[in-house]
Amino acid sequence: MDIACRSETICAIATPIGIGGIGIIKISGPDALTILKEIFTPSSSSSFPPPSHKLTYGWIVDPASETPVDEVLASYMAGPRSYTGEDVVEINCHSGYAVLNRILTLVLARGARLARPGEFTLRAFLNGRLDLSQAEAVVDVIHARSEKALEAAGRQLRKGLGEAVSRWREDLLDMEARLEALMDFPDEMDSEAEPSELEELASRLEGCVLPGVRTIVDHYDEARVLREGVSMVLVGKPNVGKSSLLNALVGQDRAIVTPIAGTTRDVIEDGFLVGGLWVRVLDTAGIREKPDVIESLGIERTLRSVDEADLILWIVDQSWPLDGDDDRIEEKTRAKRRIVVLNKSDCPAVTTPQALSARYALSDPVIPLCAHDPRDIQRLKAFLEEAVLREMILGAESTFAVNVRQKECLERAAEALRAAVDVARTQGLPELISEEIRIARLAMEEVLGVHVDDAVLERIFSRFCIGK
Ligand SMILES: Nc1nc2c(ncn2[C@@H]2O[C@H](COP(=O)(O)OP(=O)(O)O)[C@@H](O)[C@H]2O)c(=O)[nH]1
Ligand SMILES: [Mg+2]
Repeated sequence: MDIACRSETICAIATPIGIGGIGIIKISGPDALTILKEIFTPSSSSSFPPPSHKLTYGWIVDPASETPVDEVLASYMAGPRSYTGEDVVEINCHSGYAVLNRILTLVLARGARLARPGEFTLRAFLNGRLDLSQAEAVVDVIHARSEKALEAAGRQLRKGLGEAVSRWREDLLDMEARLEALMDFPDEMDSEAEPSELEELASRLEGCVLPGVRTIVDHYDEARVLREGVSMVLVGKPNVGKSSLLNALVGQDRAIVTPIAGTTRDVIEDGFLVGGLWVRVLDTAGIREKPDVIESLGIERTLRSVDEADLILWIVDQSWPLDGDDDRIEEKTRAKRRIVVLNKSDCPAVTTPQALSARYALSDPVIPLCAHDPRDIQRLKAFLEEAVLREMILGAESTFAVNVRQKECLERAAEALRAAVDVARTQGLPELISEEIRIARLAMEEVLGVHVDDAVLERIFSRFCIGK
């Protein structure tokens, strides 16, 4: 992405393409207003340009043929008080393939070029309208599937993280300046004063910046669950009712259910909302000995999903005895947060909760249910919400739900700050302390995007859709 070229005017269809009430074409850059002037005829004889930040009613007219194209509301937002910080024009037209394309073609023919994914937000960042953490929050708002994810992204968009990190950065800059003075004028310092000055600096780091950064890093996993949802994997022997449970949980026939063991061979994914959180459910091939070739590939995938899962639902058919396959599943999922579901509670019980605990030393909750009974599914969801999910996001709601990039920067900062405190308390060398603080400050600047290379920007903005 050539991020330098902001002299070009960019345009895009900003709404999903298809038939609908309103479609929006967005233009940003130095020629936005001139382009609007050429293709837009306001209804009243109001003068051009239309007032900034107001909607103006009129028609898009093809200047070549003078044919009216669509009845629209156009708005002009004069830079720098606009999303991108540049002159921005938005044309609210009717939404249909032909009309959106026709207007876009008129705009393109007047010198604008198509915007790349995320390019409007990239410009907002480059023009200082947003810091990088806010730009990333824009993607999160768009991608949020649950209320909790949206809340977390909203906090970041309102500059929560950016503000906290900027504050810490200021603190570190201040400390660097004090250390600089210590290094430059060592003779002027009372020899007794230096150790106490360093001790004060260490306590300052330990009292504020370091715990602040650590809290965010330590709650990263909970934050990830908040942002992306919980990944819950259904495992069990063939025919225990995994696919039936997936279908019941998501409320539609996603997976094929048959009485034939080995029906599900690939991992099937869907999801549902509970307590404002998104739960991704992955239905897997049943684990058993001696499967055929296709099924054994499916089992490999099952085991891989288990590794990546936040939560395992181990499903046992309670009308059937436990055997060696159950032992293998129990062992493979032991290290994970796990719930045991005793399915087919409508059938005579062979495997009871007592039989389970006689065979395995389980500390997991055991829930008997019938996958065909909607009340049992509601009970399972309520249990998930209250006993499992709430705890999984406990720490995340009171801090910032950072993404992996931000977490890595902050982790680096925390490490350097820890080292700075240790050096201050042991060797007391201002040069070394200052170097560690500088490393921490630079890592914080990466979060804000003060110094960030084009490759990183490209990666971040490639997650955007066109028109944002
Ligand atoms: N009686 C009864 N049958 C069930 C229940 N859950 C699933 N089944 C049946 O068990 C068979 C296997 O179900 P399926 O969901 O394909 O199991 P999977 O192989 O673990 O995915 C199907 O015939 C289902 O209708 C249940 O709670 N009670
Ligand atoms: Mg299945």
